[in-house]
Amino acid sequence: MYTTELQKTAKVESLEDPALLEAFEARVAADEFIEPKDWMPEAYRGTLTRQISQHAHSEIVGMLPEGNWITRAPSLRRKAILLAKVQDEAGHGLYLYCAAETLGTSRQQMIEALHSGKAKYSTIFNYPTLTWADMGAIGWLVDGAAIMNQVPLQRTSYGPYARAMVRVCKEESFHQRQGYEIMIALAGGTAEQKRMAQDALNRWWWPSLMMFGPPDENSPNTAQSMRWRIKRETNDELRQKFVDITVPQADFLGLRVPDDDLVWNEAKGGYDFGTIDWEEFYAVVRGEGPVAKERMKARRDAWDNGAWVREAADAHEAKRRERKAA
Ligand code: BYC
Repeated sequence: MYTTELQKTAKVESLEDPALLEAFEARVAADEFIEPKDWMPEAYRGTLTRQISQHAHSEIVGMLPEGNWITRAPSLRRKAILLAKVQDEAGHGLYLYCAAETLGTSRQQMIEALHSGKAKYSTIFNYPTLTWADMGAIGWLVDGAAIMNQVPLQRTSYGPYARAMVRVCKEESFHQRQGYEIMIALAGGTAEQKRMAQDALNRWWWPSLMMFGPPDENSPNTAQSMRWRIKRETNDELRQKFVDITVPQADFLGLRVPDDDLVWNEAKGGYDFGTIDWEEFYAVVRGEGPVAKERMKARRDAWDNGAWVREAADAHEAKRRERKAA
């Protein structure tokens, strides 16, 4: 644990009732789920609200790059599948907003935090989708990385988040397969299709590795989140697993992972890989990604354009209550 983490932990301990904190930590250590009405340290509540709401925002913003391709899918079958996938992402966002709301922050507050730039969403959705092959690469790599990150979250210590993850992971697994199937079709197709598949892999590989977050030694939240079993594996552990699983899949496709330093390391039983451009990662986190402004504008416009639906629902609810009271 490095200094900031030690300070954070010390701060948590000094703010809370030691007996309650001790009982809470014993429950977490025994792998019991913490439920909404249970006592929990405020820092636990805060970290979960941050992580779950940012996860929800990622699902919703994540609909945009693929939603963009629904009208351009190359066949009716591909269109129906992509439409279903994008709808699944909306569902994931909804379960996650609901899970976060059980911690005491309203969905409206969370959405305002996204629109004001206070809350983050995954860096991956700030890159453009240039060709149909990007739909394959996103399903294969982005959903593949999401599964790697989210399978352990089925055992996260907060009950509503863990339960939401069970369904999300089942659906993500279908998404990953549909993406890989697109890659198989393209990689086994004409020379031009194979070139498109390679180009998509080249552009999505490194941003997919960045999805797992900063290296453990620069990850301010990991140590405390591991201790409270919010995170079950660290950013670097999950990134390594993703590389180890995905490289043979690229080999099967006959595509080349765009990393000259990628080499199997027999001793560690995994791949060594090149250095991630962390400058790029932090720039994208700061909102400087290639299509970041476009993504946020699309979300704000959707919110504004949907105002009449929320107003109509409120008016309907008010009438219903009036009728009930009369
Ligand atoms: N992008 O201390 P760290 C999907 C931030 S949805 C942006 O390691 P933590 C999908 C981090 O928030 C994919 N920001 O943080 C959807 C923190 O800043 P704050 C989303 C990032 O929380 C549709 C700071 O950097 N998945 O897959 O311990 C279609 C320091 O990081 C990123 C989830 O949200 C990033 N990539 O670990 C297809 C999963 N990485 O918040 C697919 C749940 C880090 O302190 N979340 N930051 O201001 C997690 O597992 C963890 O929150 C993370 C980061 C591993 C992402």
